[in-house]
Amino acid sequence: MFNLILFGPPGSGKGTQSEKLIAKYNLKHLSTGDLLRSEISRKTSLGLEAKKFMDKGNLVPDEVVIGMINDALDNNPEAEGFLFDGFPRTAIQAQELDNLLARKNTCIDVMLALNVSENELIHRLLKRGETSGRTDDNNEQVIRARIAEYHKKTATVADHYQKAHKVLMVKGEGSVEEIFERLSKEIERLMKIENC
Ligand code: B4P
Repeated sequence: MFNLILFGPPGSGKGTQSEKLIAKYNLKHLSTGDLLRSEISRKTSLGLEAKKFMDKGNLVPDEVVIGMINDALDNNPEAEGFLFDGFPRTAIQAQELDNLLARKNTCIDVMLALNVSENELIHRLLKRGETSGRTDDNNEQVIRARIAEYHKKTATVADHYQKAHKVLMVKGEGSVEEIFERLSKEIERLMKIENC
């Protein structure tokens, strides 16, 4: 198995690059943002609860997203590997992900962290907000709250994997193709090594 976390602040291109990487490397894409938006569009009780947090730019409670990931891992026993996009976002989520993977006798091979300036993040998200219909993208105050939440609760997740020497920083500015090339180069190098 090859398990990778694509990490970075909101708008750093995790979703964009994930789509390309799962197609190239035959990984199962697990995006907590997509899973939550699917719950919201189906108006489930989980979705209605999550929406209250997301509309303010806050993180959804840990137990909700951990439960979703646990189900997704159980529902994909044949996967050759997972690409985690937008998860883990807190130290508790990171610890729980390690536990879930250990139970399957596997681990995170690498965290690829996209590095993007704050001005570029805001510019990208406001631009997406013009067309996406996402209520968390069309208000600069909410975007700034998401970035603040990232610095307060999520940036520390990189420290967790840094201790295991599993973090690689990748420049997240430039064209989508250029960034994809950078990520692919690292993945191909790491796929040849036993990391777990
Ligand atoms: P997410 O859905 O994870 O989304 P994101 O952080 O906003 O965006 P991402 O980094 O994927 O950026 P993208 O590629 O789309 O989270 C949304 C919310 O869900 C969170 O705020 C939180 O409330 C909740 N949530 C999710 N996971 C959670 C968890 N684990 N715990 C608790 N709460 C959770 O790119 C953004 C834009 O940039 C796009 O328009 C794209 O076209 C553009 N772009 C991408 N690459 C570009 C490039 N190279 N140049 C120019 N533009 C580019």
